[in-house]
Amino acid sequence: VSMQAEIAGISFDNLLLNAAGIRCSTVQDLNSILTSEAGGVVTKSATVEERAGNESPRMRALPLGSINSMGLPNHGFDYYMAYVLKAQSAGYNNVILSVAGLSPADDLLMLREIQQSGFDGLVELNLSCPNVKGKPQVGYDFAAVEQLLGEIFKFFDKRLGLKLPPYFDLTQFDEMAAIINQYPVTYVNSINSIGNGLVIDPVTETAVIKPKGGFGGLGGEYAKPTALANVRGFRQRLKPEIQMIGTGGIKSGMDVFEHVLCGADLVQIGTAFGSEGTPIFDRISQELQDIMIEKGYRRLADFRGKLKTL
Ligand code: RRO
Repeated sequence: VSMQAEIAGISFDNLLLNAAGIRCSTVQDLNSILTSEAGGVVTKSATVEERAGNESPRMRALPLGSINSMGLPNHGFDYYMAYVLKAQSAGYNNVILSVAGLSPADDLLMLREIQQSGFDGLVELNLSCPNVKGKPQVGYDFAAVEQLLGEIFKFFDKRLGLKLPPYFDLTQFDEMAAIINQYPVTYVNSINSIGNGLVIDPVTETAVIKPKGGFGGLGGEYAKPTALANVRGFRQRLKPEIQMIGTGGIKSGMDVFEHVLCGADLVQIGTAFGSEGTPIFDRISQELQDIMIEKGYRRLADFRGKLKTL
């Protein structure tokens, strides 16, 4: 069977990538993923300037997932730009550059630099970081997203994906899809973590992470049904040429299978990659191949988007 995948003419040996933010902040992290059985790699979302992020403890693994309030710690735009250019020169076209400005002006500044650079790969604009103090998730401000996309596509003609927060009402799917459909967006990636959950240790009667009084983004099993609904909901509403990346709650080949049934072209693994490391890509890839063989599917297109409903 083949797990070959493609986004806008860029081919991936398989559909499994890390999710932005997880074990992908340094050159060493990024190279570990690139040389693993992953189909590609996504960088930690970059801000214009390097950031230390929020105070620790700022992430906690949980029986059903994780909570984090990292606060966008990263080495800054120039560091990741240099990395992706170097990887491109070495022949890798499967490296995705994630950017997350602290303001629309910062997003535009980084995208202008990318536009003027020789980078020819996928760019993922993160509109959904839940953890920067005083900065709401842009993806929940529909007017701001529309205005930003309008500004971006006045000059940007490379391949741009959007990392969205989870939506919970079908009117939100309708409204966001209608905005995105007006622009030459390459892909939508759903979902980022479910923002501002609160996990408590009842023994100590204390929140388990420190920033923001314990509020943080939820990932892992907590997120999977919401992620599947968002992938499915956007696939049903976006124009066909806009592709989908599914992120949320993937820790087995069956989870990947379900994301693809909802319409995912590629998938990204966050929480489970954080706890397991790079061996997860080989494990999940084997599991998915076994499922495909068992079901008689030879390629992802045989079942992509083909979820049945009652
Ligand atoms: O760094 C973070 O706190 C973070 C980011 Br930028 C994001 O997009 N999603 C998340 O769960 N954490």
